[in-house]
Amino acid sequence: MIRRLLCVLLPLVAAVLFVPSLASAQPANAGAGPVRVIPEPSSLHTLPGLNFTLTPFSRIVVPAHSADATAAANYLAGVLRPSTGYRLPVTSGFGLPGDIRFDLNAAASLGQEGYNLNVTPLGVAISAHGSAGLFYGVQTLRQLFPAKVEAISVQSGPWRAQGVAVSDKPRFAWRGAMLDVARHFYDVSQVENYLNLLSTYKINVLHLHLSDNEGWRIYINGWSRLATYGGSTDVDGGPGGYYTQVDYSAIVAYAQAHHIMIVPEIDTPGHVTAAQASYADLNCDGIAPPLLAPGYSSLCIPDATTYQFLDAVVGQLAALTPGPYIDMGGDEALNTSAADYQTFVDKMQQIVASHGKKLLGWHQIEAGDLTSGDMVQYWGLAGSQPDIALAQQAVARGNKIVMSPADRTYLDMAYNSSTIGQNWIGNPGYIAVSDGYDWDPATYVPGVGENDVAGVEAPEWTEDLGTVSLVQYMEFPRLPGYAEIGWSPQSTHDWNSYKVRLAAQGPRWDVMGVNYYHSAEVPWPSSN
Ligand code: TNX
Repeated sequence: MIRRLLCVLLPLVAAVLFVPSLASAQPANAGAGPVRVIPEPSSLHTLPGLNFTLTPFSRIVVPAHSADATAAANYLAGVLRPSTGYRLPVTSGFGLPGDIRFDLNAAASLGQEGYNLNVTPLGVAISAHGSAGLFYGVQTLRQLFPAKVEAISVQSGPWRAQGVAVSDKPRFAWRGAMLDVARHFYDVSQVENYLNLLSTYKINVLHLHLSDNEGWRIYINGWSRLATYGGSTDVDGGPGGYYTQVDYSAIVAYAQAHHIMIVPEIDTPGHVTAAQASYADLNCDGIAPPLLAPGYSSLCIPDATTYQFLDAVVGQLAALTPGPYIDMGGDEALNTSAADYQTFVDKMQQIVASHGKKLLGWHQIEAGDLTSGDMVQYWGLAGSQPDIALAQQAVARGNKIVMSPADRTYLDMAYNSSTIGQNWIGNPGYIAVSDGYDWDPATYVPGVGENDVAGVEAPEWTEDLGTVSLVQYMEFPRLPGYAEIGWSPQSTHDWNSYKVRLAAQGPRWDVMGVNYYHSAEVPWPSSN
């Protein structure tokens, strides 16, 4: 009884001691700078001077018996507890001054991913219609606190969050990133760290490029040599690696907890040297090439073994993957005839459908007879006629398009002549931070409009990127731009205001230990 009374009284006392009263005159945004959030919310009103202060007595309050709200609350507590050192109990019941409250009572018009966030001296309220919305409300709230809130050891406060009234939902359903784990392998914990960073910016798809000429990275029962031999090296002849099915499931579960869908890709019918090196039967001449053999590869299209192999791979991946898509690649099949290619895509479509999934592939797969539920990923360059024609065919068939134009979204491209990275996308062949941000997926390809576009995805190819540090250097600061293009209304799109918000991420990455390119285009705070 006394404990219960204390539980109610202590936060009230704290509220009086710590929470500045609404009436007391405070300078605008005292102790908290201007609101700088990425992606920019669809509606945000700042409440100057009406900041919230987290106290040692703050609690995180959820509706009784709500597993979804409890999950979001526990996630927030996991962010806030290490740096503040506060207890921040997750509890149900009525909110008190100084608390952070979650509710799932928001209007259905916000969709599954939208949320409302109100931050005032009295407390924080996050409401949504779906669990993803609560999670995204947390991500926005996180950016309203000082950068050191991201630390994993106790820091000194005060822990002020800027006063805001936000009502927010995404422009596109597909906000993706791709990681090539085939050229260089990244293990489960490295992928989980990447998922953490992606979720910060409300990215909800991680496409894993699981196989290529240089490596096969997922264990397939009955075809063990794909992983144990085909995964034994990387593009540099280094040690390689692969995911067991338990590993892969761990990534899927971790992604799900962060509201991210895993899309597995097995690149076919080209980009298959690692598979063909593992099994001689996958070659038309019955001879296995060596690992890392140079040149373009192709599966043997007329051979029944090819489809036994693919049925095993797709069947096992489908069983391990809750999301609706299996990606079968389809790019650069330069050693497959046009007729064989079409035969192959038709067969792939049947195999994927027979395991209850939809086919996704690079836009070249439009050369097959796709049905309307399938989807393509556009990686063409601006003005490239054959690629544009395939995108237009996709639209005519009702296949949605994920936009990944190489000259805007390829994270392996150099920023400029003085950074590492590729430059095959043209002349001069670089993607400056502003180039990555300044385009609109709904107008980039003629004849492909807002309703034809599922969303946007930024691929990270890793031929040149053998460490997490290098991977991060190419992603940051460009990646948040793709997140914003995918989430924020086009009406908010403005490089000059974006670059100021982007600059505010630098101190957060410093605290998180993220390596990033200190582009001169971005007005980083002077300590950077
Ligand atoms: C093209 S894009 C590729 C990849 C390379 C990338 C390097 C695509 C579907 N194929 O195999 O890694 O360029 O920038």
